[in-house]
Amino acid sequence: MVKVITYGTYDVLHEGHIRLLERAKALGDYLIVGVTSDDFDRSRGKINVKQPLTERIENVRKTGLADEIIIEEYEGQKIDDIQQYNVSIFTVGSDWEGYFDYLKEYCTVVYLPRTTGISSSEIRSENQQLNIGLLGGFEETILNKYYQESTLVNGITVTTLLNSSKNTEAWLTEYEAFLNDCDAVYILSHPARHYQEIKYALEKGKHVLCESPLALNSQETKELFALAERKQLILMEAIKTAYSNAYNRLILLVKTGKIGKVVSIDATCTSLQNFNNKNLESSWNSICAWGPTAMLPIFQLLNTSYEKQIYSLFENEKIKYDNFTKINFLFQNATASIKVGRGVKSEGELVISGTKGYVYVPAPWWKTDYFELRFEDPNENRRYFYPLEGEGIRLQLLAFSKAIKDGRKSPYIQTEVSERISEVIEDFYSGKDLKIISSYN
Ligand code: C2G
Repeated sequence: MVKVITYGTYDVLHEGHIRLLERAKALGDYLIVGVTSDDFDRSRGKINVKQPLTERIENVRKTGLADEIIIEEYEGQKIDDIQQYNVSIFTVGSDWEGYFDYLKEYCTVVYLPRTTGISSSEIRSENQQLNIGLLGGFEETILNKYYQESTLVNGITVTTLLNSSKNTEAWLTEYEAFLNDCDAVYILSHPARHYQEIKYALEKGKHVLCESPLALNSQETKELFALAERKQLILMEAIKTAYSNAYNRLILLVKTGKIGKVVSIDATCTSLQNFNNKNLESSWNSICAWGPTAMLPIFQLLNTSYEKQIYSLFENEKIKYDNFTKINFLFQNATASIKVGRGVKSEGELVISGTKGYVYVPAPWWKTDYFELRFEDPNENRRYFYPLEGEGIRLQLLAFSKAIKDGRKSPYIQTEVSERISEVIEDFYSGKDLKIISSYN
């Protein structure tokens, strides 16, 4: 019996896939189809697959062409499968010409001509193209990264790039014209400008993805979410870490009780800034630049009421530019701390301590692809790797466009978490629970 094997994602199954499966089947007596798992697709950079694995398998099954369906889960599996299933022919479309020649050592490799004029990407993006406008201040490198990443997400086009630093009538007119050109806006201006800019965009009927904090006090944050809901628009907070695979998996593992009850969460985020003192007012201070990221795991895992104490070292107290801030939280059954700094350096790790074990995420934990669960008995320790594409920006843009298309808020950052983050930011600005660390000079 001649066994043939072929692999694919088979997202929104179309004529091209079916024709390939028919010809693959005709090459032998028995056809095995390997359907890629969601994780494997992500790891090979296919991030906007529309259908989950179960649906993709079901569609392949319905063609009646596969004698056996298996799941492709890891790099190198093809060699394993060919040997295990005693396969004679490996086949795939000609878009992969040459790529699988290494399999010739194990079986015959056939590249079948690809059907022209049809692809899953076209079908996926056919429905709707989303125009996102980028609104930035001084942080040009991040804007450029967003622009680059947006080109890798199907269904998104970045239209306009407007510099938000002025506050004049003329600027408002410009902002309005800018908004007219897009369906959604990504805001990366100075935090003090966020509330007004988000509000204006929502009122104009535009979806908003905005760097955190969304506003400098919790009342305004609540108001913005309420406005978005009333207008049936998506308002999403751009904390990149929240969208990364490794981070999400670790939160799930902790929630399932793997390390027992959480007793302490300690998160540190620092990045030394070569700021120019003159531009201090338009620069992001430490609490805004890092506070939301550092507080994310704390408020996602601990949701009781809490007390806190904020300690800040100011570069300029009048304009509330902190070089470093440490916050200690006391929850009902747990404690937590954050250390954030743009003028102080520290080890950027995350440790979540529990009654059975702890999670350790090495620096820089906020863009990690790796973490460990550690226990008293080192034999029980586990290491987890998840690829992180585009520093989380790509997945964040994907989540944003999906939320807009589905008309449903994405589950990554809960509204209550956003509100709690802005509560703390508000207390920092108002001086509530704040103690100042006196500086050396
Ligand atoms: N295909 C085709 N004609 C098209 C589109 C796709 O012949 N118009 C073929 C592809 O060449 C592939 C199969 O249909 O052999 C499945 O395509 P995809 O779902 O896009 O999967 P792909 O990313 O090509 O994965 O390990 C995975 C495999 O390497 C192939």
